[in-house]
Amino acid sequence: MTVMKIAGAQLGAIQKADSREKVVARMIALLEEAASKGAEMVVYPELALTTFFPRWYMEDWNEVDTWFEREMPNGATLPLFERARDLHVAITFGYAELTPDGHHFNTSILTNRKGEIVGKYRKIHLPGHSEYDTERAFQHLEKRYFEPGDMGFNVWRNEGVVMGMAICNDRRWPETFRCLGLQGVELVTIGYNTPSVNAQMSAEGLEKRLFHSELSLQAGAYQNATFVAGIAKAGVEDGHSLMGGSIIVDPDGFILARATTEEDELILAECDFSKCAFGKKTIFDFDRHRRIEHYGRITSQTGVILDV
Ligand code: CDV
Repeated sequence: MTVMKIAGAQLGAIQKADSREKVVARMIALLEEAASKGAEMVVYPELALTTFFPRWYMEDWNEVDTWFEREMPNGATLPLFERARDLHVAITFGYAELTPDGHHFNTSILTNRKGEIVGKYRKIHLPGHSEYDTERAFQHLEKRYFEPGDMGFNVWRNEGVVMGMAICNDRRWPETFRCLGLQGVELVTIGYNTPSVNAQMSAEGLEKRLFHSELSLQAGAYQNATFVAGIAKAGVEDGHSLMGGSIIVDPDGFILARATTEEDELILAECDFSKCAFGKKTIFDFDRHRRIEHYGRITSQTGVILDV
């Protein structure tokens, strides 16, 4: 039976001019606060090291590449890894990854409590568009700057817990959670950067955005009998507002901890992972109850085919 205190380290706004070093110092401050409160793992947001740069249209790929990390850890992030190792705290955070052979991914990594990277995930569901869109209130160019992840949805047994990662938009897709659930996941960590308003529908504001985020995270947790930590980068970045709403959810879908600000803020939950077993053995015992002979469309068809 593993009980682990999990911390969500919501980050407030990161401006375009902020250096990686400045952001890492903020991440270390949250890490130290988490450790002082007994946390054994800290979950940071998507693209945690920089502003949410996909809101900016760029044509020069030399400029684009300045937002990417060529190795991890690197000079800027090594102090975070070292502090986590010294404090004996596992971490997971997102960053823009440029591979040695020139591929661009929206990535997150997972470490053990010795500061060693044990898992990597590359974002699969990339929202937005690839060219400048005059119809939008602001740009969301993830499809321009990133390729869809090429590693699938995986889990790792880390510090006695079966852990999986997803990133932001992935949380809205039940397929994400089910792929992890089918590998017995007990903790799904999901960092996000979600604008406070919908770029294509100004009437969709903060209240609805927060509701949809919670709905997705709570449903994913319940339907797969797993803990879920959804952690935001929030606040106003160079005039653009990102919502907060970071939460940690239990395997019944109940929210154990919730951020109340749009700033750097720590949330904490004591997670008893033995609580995943009941749902996995009863109502969501996949082996007994799933009917895969009727699920063929899930993998053979992408969009809606209207045939009536
Ligand atoms: N970073 C994201 O993936 N953001 C999306 C927005 C564009 C809707 C999200 O799903 O929160």
